[in-house]
Amino acid sequence: MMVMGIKGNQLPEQDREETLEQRLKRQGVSRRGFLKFCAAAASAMALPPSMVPAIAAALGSVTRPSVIWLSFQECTGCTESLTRSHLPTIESLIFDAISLDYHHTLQAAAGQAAEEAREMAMEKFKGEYLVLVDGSVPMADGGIYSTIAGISNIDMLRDTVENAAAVISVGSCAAFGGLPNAEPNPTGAVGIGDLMEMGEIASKPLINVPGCPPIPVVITGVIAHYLTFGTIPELDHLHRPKSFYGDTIHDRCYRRTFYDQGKFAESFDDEGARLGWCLYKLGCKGPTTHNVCATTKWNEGTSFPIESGHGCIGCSEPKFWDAGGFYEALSEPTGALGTAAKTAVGVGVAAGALSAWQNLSKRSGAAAEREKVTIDDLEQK
Ligand code: FSX
Repeated sequence: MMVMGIKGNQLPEQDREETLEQRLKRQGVSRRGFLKFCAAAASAMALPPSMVPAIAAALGSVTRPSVIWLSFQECTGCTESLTRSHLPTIESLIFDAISLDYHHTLQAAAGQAAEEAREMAMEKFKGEYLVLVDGSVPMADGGIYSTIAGISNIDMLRDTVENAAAVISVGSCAAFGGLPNAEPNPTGAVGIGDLMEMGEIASKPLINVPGCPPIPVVITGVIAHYLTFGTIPELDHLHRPKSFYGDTIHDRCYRRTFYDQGKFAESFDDEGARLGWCLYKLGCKGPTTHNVCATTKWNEGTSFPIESGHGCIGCSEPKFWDAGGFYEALSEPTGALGTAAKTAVGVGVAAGALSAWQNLSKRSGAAAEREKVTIDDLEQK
């Protein structure tokens, strides 16, 4: 685990007030280098290259906002994931674009100095700081099951969110309760949105970035969007950014043609599995799971679970731990199969086929708008 050089005290005033472009310039980064950063940010936000000049104009003038990151009931998988981001890298995000004033796992400060850093950021940047949360919050028995510096998670969250500008729930635990919330949920774990609805914490603009863990470039992409535009991206009914969670895994899966042809692996070691056929009958939850694993992939775009021969387990959807076995098919395709319409037997499949058709239409429109823009082109602007 890399340890970032986050101090227990605030950044020097000069660093706070410098814009991102000024800061990079002072560090000897050229305009070209800055545009590369912006191109990476555009890619991370799933925006076309034509947006890079607008992103450069916006990012060029922003000063570094204060970010307070709270970790509650979780496995630290979300932070492990974040540290593997390459678009933009976590280093460039932390050192150049944000001031990460509090993060248990990454900060150098400990104990009282760490808590003082959180309190100072809250006081100095009242109404402006961003709160990122990973992990769910235990509400049973007065919240005693998880404490930090002697403060229960719910008390720390309530205090920190009160004067925040917005909240980003990172991971399925913070977004929906996740693993701690699975039956029988002994700690009474809930997600951040639930607490806002219950009136337990202040209601703030909320972005959910689910996944167990979430894809690293989706985490940094959402932060980059907020930094660039100062607003939250367009969200779906579960508060997930549509740019990343608008399609299902099934919509974009490279094995989709086998699904449409009715070619399914029946076991993990049969001929179909060896030939890379669809994993639907082996329990793949791709048709009902919204995320960008099939296109963004993991480990710098290397692969994703289905490419390794394992079905999607649906980790970016609420209650996925309790939604039936990971190896149970959503429903069973029957009869002669040959077209997408024939395979649409059962709610999950029908939903998958319909949204795939809708997204194919959207994609052809998006492809028509796509244009090639190089860094050299951008430097001319
Ligand atoms: Fe949960 Fe994240 Fe899964 Fe783990 O912080 S979303 S258990 S990857 O660590 O919260």
